[in-house]
Amino acid sequence: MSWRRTREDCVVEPSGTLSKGAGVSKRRRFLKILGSAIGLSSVIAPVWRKDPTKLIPEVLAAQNAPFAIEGKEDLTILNDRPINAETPLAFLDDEITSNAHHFIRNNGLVPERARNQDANGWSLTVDGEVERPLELTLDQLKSRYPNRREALVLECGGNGRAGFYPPASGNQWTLGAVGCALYTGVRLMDVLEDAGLKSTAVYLAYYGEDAHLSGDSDTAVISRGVPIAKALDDHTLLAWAMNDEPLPAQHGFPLRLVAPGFPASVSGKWLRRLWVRDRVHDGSKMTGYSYRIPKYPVSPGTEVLEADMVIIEAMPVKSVITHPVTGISHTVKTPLSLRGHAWCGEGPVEAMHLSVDFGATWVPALLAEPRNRFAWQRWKASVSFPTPGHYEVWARATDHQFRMQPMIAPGWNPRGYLNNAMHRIAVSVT
Ligand SMILES: Nc1nc2c(c(=O)[nH]1)N[C@H]1C(S)=C(S)[C@@H](COP(=O)(O)O)O[C@H]1N2
Ligand SMILES: [Mo]
Repeated sequence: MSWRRTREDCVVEPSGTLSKGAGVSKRRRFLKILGSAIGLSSVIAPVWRKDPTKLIPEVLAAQNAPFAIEGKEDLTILNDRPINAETPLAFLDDEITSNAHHFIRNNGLVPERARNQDANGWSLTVDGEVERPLELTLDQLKSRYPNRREALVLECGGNGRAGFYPPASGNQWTLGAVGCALYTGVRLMDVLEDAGLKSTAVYLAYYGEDAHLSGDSDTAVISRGVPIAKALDDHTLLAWAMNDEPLPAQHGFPLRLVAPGFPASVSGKWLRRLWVRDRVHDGSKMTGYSYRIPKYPVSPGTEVLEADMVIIEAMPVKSVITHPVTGISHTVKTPLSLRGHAWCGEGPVEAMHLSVDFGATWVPALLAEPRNRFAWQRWKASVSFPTPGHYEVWARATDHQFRMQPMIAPGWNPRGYLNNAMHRIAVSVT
């Protein structure tokens, strides 16, 4: 791995308009509200969970059969129907996220074919604005086009949602709806070239075979896609393997789209059809407030007109501290080694900095060169603390256009997307 030092001229001091006191107390207030809401709901109103046969109170359901996702025991479960689970940061410490530790975000039910890991009878249709519609088996896909293997970041558009106030509905992801796994597949570009894109091609839409929670499979539970330019990026893959294993059931067996850099919701799982469209796709979760943000900044809690919402494309620059975990104790005036990852949806990360004095001063970290434009970059640094006391370490990445992570949740939006606020950990120095 080759390392480079963050250039000194990248050190930009915060403007000082936000005092640390304001930020911290706002967060505490939010946590308190959240805490009391959770407390209240479990005491007064039972939370009902839909069981295929009957309704059972959540509390009883939990007592009878503790919910676990096979092979994913280290994840934090946010929802069991559909399955949504995030990765505690300590399990994101490896350079490549293992299948066991990759977050899961499902909108519907995992298809039976995926649970059985059986691709017999499966094929992928490519149609729409193409000269020669295709119908491909997995073997044909593997043998007809050059195979590629790349480390690629997938981050849910709602990662960080828990940091918005007023809260946005949806899974309350903290920081762990992100991972960087090795995907093997073919370039979507090569398949589209084979099919022959017509000049009318505007958007690439996906259809997967996951059914609604109700079992209804007439309409797609989610059908999103990417602009043709992104579909033709040489890192946009149709992948059948994740970390050298067939795609796990939860992650899209037998084939998924991986369009890194965009919100992971465009990386369709359990694919059956790719539809090349002559207009922006209007499938499920492409319209209204889904994966869209206001065109202009709005004050928190605003009801924004649908007409003023735009589709999210590239994800903003972000980083996490994966070692150590928050809350550790450390000896005064001795070096503390830290490490983590930094990534950006539209190109390499330029710089990485840390602060141990609530953002007053910043020190550069070592940042590894990216393996490719869409893999995350390892960073490492060592800091020490001048006196005993309560410290925080703040981590801040800067992208290739010198845009930095904000100190607090940026641009409130109705569904709580794109929170790339700096990650901070607490260190008790003795
Ligand atoms: N068919 C299908 N594809 C899907 C989804 C889904 O529910 N169904 N969820 C999307 C969302 S919102 C995200 S964040 C990613 C999550 O991928 P993962 O579960 O492999 O981490 O898959 C995307 N692809
Ligand atoms: Mo997502």
